[in-house]
Amino acid sequence: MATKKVRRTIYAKQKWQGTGVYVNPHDKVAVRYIGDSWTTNPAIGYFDANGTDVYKGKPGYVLQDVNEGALIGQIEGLTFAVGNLCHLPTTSNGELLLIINDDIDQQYGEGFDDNDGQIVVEIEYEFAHMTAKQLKSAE
Ligand SMILES: [Ca+2]
Repeated sequence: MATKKVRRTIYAKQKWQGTGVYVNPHDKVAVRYIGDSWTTNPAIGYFDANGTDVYKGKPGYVLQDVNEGALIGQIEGLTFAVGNLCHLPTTSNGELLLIINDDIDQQYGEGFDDNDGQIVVEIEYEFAHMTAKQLKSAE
């Protein structure tokens, strides 16, 4: 089966963002950083989807112990680090959601309010079996 690619812009100020890509077990899905930059705090600079290794996610961040500012994904409640390139876990089914790794509940400061910028990612997918939702998102 041919692979398909879509591009999505993910914004630093927005919390979980839908991609329109619905994943089922055994699908092959990769997310790849394409360009642009974002930050969790303009005072510490702008990053690509790997974020900054100077600061790690603390308790209350989207994902603890992963670089602040890194791209994070979630499918059906399973949260995982994406960074600049990630082949997704293939055990879940649901829509792929994406977000920047930051203080999501404002436990330490301004949370998402001081975030800025956006990144562009390419999602490449090969479905094991197409569902109606996947057919729609592949159009
Ligand atoms: Ca922030």
